[in-house]
Amino acid sequence: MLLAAAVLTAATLAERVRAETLHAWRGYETYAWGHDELRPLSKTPRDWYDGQSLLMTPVDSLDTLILMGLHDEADRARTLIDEKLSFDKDISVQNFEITIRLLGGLLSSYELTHDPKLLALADDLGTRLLPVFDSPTGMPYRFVNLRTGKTSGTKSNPAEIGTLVLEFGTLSRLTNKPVYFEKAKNALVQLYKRRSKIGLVGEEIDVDSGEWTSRVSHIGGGIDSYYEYLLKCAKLFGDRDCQSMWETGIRAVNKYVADGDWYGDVDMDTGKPLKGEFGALQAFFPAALALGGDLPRAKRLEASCFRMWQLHGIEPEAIDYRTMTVTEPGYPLRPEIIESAYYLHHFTHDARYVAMGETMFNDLVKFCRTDDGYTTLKSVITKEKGDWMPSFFLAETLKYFYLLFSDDNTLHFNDVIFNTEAHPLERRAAGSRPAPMQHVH
Ligand code: DMJ
Repeated sequence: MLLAAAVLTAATLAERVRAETLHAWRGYETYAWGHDELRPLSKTPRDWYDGQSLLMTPVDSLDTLILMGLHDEADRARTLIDEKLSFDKDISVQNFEITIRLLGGLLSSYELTHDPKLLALADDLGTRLLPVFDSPTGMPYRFVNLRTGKTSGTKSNPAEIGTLVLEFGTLSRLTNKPVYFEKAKNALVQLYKRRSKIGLVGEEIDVDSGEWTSRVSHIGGGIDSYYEYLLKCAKLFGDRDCQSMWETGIRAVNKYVADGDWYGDVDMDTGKPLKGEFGALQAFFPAALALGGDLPRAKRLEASCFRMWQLHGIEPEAIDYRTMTVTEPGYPLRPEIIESAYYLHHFTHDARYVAMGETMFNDLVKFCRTDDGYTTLKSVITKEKGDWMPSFFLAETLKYFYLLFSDDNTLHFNDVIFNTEAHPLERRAAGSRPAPMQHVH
């Protein structure tokens, strides 16, 4: 049951979030400093690629530390990045994750600090990622070797293809190198052109042939942020192609993928319902609906998301909404439902979203806090803990809680667009030339 008002004041809640952020960050500093992520139960570091750290947690967390006014911690993180981060590594990395976490994190932190080393790192990283676009279709390969530029991974998906334009476009604006934006936007357009007759995209596509290899459509993992970036590309760059692609996409999604108060799985060609599955990743969608101006749908869907959270007192990875039973029981500290509460509170000023946030924050502390940080749950039913604090916990989950409780006092919502990893990128209407229309039909 959703309470009408929070027990604590929003300011007190924001202070609690800040204290818990410090707790999580100190765990990283103590047991994983210089590595990608913390394993908080075993108190050991975790690196993504063969023990060669890309400083995932410091880069992903830096703007959160700055926004919360954790100055000493932010300075230590920035010094570490300036002095130690190098992309000259013989490792094959996943373009999507590196773009949203590292490129996005470096760019937003550069805009907040004006530290030129952060922009130089972003420019170097962008250059090393560019070979991904050298496919016959222009849609990116999934992996690239940062040193050699060798690419791999032809079977990709809309999220990995379409979630690059905010970061690459901002990099173009800041470096005056149009190539970044042009390649990333072309990838988005190429994907959009392969939509079905009813306007939907599938779950997997071959970037060499341009053929769909899965024709299941939904708004969850593998597709989710493709829609998010169509809308945000329009908002951040004033891009009319993106606006038109978003309008076509959202119309089709609301017509065929929406299922009562939920969104399920359908056939991309016929719209025929396939499955009633919804999960933590889909919970970004109320925020997108709200940003796109559809508050009634956004409110209804966030209420559904919160029902999912309340089934077991914390959010499962996925449920069958027809039977309201859990299909995937883990909770990897995901942010999306909190992000949506923040957007809805921003647009409605309805105190119920702060109350919703208070409930979720208390649940998070109760079940996921450890002596040295925060950890995932293997099961929201048994509450058995995992041993991993993903970098997006500091980048997104804690940031969105903090922003929800402090709203526009910390950051002027209308002046930024958040990338899909919660890195705020400046909206510079005057400085960013709207790109010419490409006739995307
Ligand atoms: C984050 O890395 C991003 O939000 C991405 O778009 C989806 N998955 C995680 C958080 O759940």
